Amino acid sequence: MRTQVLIVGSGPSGLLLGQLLATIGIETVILERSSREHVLGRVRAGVLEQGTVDLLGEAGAAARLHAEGLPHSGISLAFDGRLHRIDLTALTGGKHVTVYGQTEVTHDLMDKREAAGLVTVYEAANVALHDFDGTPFVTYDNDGVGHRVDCDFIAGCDGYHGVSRRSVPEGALKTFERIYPFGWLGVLAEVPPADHELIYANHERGFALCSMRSPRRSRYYVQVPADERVEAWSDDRFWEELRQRLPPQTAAAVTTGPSFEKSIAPLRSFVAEPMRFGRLFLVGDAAHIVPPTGAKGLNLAASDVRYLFAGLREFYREGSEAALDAYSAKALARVWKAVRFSWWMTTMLHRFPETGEFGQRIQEAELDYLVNSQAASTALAENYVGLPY
Ligand code: RFL
Ligand code: PHB
Repeated sequence: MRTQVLIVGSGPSGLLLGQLLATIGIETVILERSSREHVLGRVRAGVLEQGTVDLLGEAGAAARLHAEGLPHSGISLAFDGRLHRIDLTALTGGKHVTVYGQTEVTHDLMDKREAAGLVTVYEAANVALHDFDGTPFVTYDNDGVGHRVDCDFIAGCDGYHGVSRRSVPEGALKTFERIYPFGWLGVLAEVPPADHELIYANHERGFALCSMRSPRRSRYYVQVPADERVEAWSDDRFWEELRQRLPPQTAAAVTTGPSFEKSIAPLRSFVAEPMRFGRLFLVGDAAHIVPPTGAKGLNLAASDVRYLFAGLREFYREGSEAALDAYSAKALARVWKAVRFSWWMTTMLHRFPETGEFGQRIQEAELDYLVNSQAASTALAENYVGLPY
């Protein structure tokens, strides 16, 4: 088989890149290690920047997002026993974010790809990348049979645990990492959200987040130790702990119900540089991870896709490699700003076992300053809605 751009991974970055390339007639094949059901079963991000929504629109995959996505013009920070609202829209000259689940984004992109008859190979095992400094090709096994796809370029959209980054020779890659000493225990339940906007809570028992997927479906998180086991958390224990970390009025507004998803995600910051090796490009979580506190992971994946799409379009239309040559530096400049923002939100809102009461007082001072200074609130707001490309 031969294609123009071989995409490894059918998460949001691989699917979005594939759809954008399809709009300008460039052929892609996607190789995905898992089954379609498994990819759609993962519950992850929930907040989209306007730039991400616009790019999904460009890919022709935003009809349901426009109908069902919830525009949010603010978020609240909870500390000191009450809510402090950050008016994102007023502070950014009219911008907002959209609450719409990553699962739905993935679903919409998959439906679009299937309707166009484009090739995705699910359960592609032993994907291996070859000769990406010369004439690239990729091999894989499917149903016990070996296959080979020749291509012009490889897009490594296969997430943090994927094969693409690991295919780069050691020494060609510089990595940066911070692992946080806690994780997020997340619960999804068919109950109305406690508030109409998201609430990020700093509490002496640990961080908590009230989010949602729709007016009937809530997504909640609480900070737990890094080695915590999900089995230790009954629904009752979760609701009790969540309520304790919220201001009394918000706690009283939490509607409880049976959870239908419960999992623990570790928190880390990670960046691999550069993001291009010959004809291989790393995209999204394959190149960088941020802790979810700033809601940036999926949005960064989309901004990488935007830059790579622009480079490939210029290459195929004009024969110029200039934009492809600029891809890594351009993407990384935006990545590092989101890495900084996510690290800062995480540091300000979580309990760190090692910093003690000094750390707690510093957080309280920072939060007090943040909500009472227009300059500080604006800095949060412009990062949260998404920095320019
Ligand atoms: P993905 O989604 O990990 O997709 C990679 C795909 O590649 C496949 N794969 C392979 N395929 C073939 N061969 C191999 N060897 C392969 N190895 C892997 C995988 O099966 C998978 O299908 O990466 P992508 O596309 O770059 O997308 C990144 C986003 O998924 C991620 O950044 C976000 O989910 C992060 N994130 C959030 N981002 C936001 O923008 N806003 C949020 O509110 C937000 N909340 C979150 C989050 C991530 C979370 N978790 C669980 C990590 C909340 C959580 C709890
Ligand atoms: C979510 O709804 O899953 C979510 C929202 C905001 C975040 C992280 C996750 O910062």
